[in-house]
Amino acid sequence: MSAKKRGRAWALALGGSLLALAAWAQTADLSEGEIRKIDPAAGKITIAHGEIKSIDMPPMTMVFTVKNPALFDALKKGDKVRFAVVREDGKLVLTEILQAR
Ligand SMILES: [Cu+2]
Repeated sequence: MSAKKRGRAWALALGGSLLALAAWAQTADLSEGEIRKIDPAAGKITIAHGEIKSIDMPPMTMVFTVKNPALFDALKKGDKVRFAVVREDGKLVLTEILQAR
């Protein structure tokens, strides 16, 4: 097996774990923003955010999906936050959010 083919087989075998690793890396990379709107019933939060390096997104105001309702508990409109986002099934899902001081 050539080095190139071996490398490809290795990448295929490790694909799953590399994806998991990428998700972890994104979670560890927090972006900054300010909460504009919270809708726990719909599982949505609107954030005016700075650059999000993990998904290569420039600053803007947009809606994120939140799967874990507990994340809403300590948050309110106007809060400055640091948060992590991952792409999942074409949606941007907020996985972690903390109040910034
Ligand atoms: Cu955005």
